Amino acid sequence: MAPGKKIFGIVLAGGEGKRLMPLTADRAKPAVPFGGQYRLIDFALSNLINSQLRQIVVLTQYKSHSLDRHVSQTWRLDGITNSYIASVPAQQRLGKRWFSGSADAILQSLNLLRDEKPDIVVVVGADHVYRMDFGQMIEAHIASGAPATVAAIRQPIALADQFGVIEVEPERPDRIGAFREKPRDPIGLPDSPEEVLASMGNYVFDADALIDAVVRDGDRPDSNHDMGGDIIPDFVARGEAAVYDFNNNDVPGSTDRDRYYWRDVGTIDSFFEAHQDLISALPIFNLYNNSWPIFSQVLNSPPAKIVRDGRGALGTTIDSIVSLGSVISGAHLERSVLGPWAKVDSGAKVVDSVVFERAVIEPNAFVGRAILDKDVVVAEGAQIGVDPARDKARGFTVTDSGITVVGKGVHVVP
Ligand code: ADQ
Repeated sequence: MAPGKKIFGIVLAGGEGKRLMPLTADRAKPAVPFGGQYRLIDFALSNLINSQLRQIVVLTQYKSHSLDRHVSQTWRLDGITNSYIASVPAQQRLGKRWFSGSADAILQSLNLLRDEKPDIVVVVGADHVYRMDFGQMIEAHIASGAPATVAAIRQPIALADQFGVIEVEPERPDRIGAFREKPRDPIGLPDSPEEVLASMGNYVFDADALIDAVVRDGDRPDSNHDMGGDIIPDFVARGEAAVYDFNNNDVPGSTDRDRYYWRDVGTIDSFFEAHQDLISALPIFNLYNNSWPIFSQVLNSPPAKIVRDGRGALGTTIDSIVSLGSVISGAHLERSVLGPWAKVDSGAKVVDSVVFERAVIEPNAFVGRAILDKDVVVAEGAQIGVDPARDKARGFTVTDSGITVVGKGVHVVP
């Protein structure tokens, strides 16, 4: 990858993730558990590490304790070389203010770039599920000659207001002609009116150009200091932004089903659906591709156990993921993802659900179409996710599509 060039990685991990409440009530969005034993940030960091980046900083701010702990415990690059993944909290280096946006996070962290003096900086978000070889994007960036490159993927036009939308130059399809952040009046692609070309929130910059851009942006009183809203449009206005088509990215070991898989799991519905993508019989996203591993915490815990209960009732599990330390005893789990150390007891049923670490489903309880945060207890005989109106009345979050979310540590009673 880019011989002779020094590459530095920045992971933007300071966002609040309001649309994932209550899962983000107590933790930053990149620290939200995903797929049992992972955290959302593991996907971005695995991609960077598999792409051979070895100097990576994670810029944190909002409720960063569990994120910092995860990064420092799980993502240690040992050795005598100058390799690291460092979690860097907001430090008010430029006066008494926190990061006002993702570009301000980089501006306030310029000391890191000035210390390392990289040639190229890869800037990525921390809240998507995907595999991507940034080496291939860096090669395309260098070949294009542009100082900034934005990774892009086609998305349904109905989602345009969640993304930066790219229009390419008709004459030069590798250059961005226009970029609008979260437009309410999107225009479909000429060859596919129901789709737009969306920014994935992943960028490659020449280091000098990035530094100049965030410094210039810092002086603009009208700016929100946001990468997608301010920095990228600034490069585009100067005709200096290239686009990198994610469909040109070929990750080793990927299958036809998951080669172009990319999910923004910013809402409860998309978070829930991405879990279903993991557990379908032919998974749409394959966690078992060892050529491009998704790394996660090493759990010091016993294996998962699925057994009969004391009275001989079977413990059964179909189309599900069960994390280490979990016990399913005389209970049934179906189309669900169980986090570490979870417990499902005699006669209980968990169907179409996502259950986080250490949750307990007591005997004869029923959980359906629900997300249970860490340490939730569903008491004996209680039901959750069966009657959305009742769940709402009980104070739980229920999405329009009928998924009930139970916040950390809550006891659900019958
Ligand atoms: P959003 O995800 O809506 O859109 P944003 O909320 O800025 O943009 O989050 C981007 C990343 O930056 C996230 O990983 C977030 O945690 C982090 N972040 C946000 N505020 C931060 C701050 N103050 N300090 C540090 N980190 C912060 C972005 C782009 C769109 C693109 C979508 C793709 O702006 O153009 O289409 O990502 O999902």
